[in-house]
Amino acid sequence: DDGNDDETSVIYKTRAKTARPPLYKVLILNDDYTPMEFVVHVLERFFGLSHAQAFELMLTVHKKGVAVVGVFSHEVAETKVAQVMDFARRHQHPLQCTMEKE
Ligand code: TYC
Repeated sequence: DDGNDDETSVIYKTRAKTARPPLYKVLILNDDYTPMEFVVHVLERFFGLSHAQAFELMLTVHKKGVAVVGVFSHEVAETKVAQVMDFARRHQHPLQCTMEKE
């Protein structure tokens, strides 16, 4: 018998939960005018995909209308969206890129 029948010496550790920052999905939307090769280039350039991965994802968007191209912190997602939208605008393509909370 350790004489601890009232649990006075038992320490229940609490653990402050570490909040993870929310993540954001970056999505690319299909349209009728942006050339397929341009979308492939965007996916390679701004999302680090290989040519084969980029081509496959572009085709998914072309067929399904939308796809998630990556999941990032709020700041990184905002930067990616701005980079894609600016690049598309400069090339006069209507390509749309948006973000949404996961
Ligand atoms: N639908 C476009 C075409 O036929 C290609 C395309 C794919 C456009 C994906 C946007 O996010 C997109 N030229």
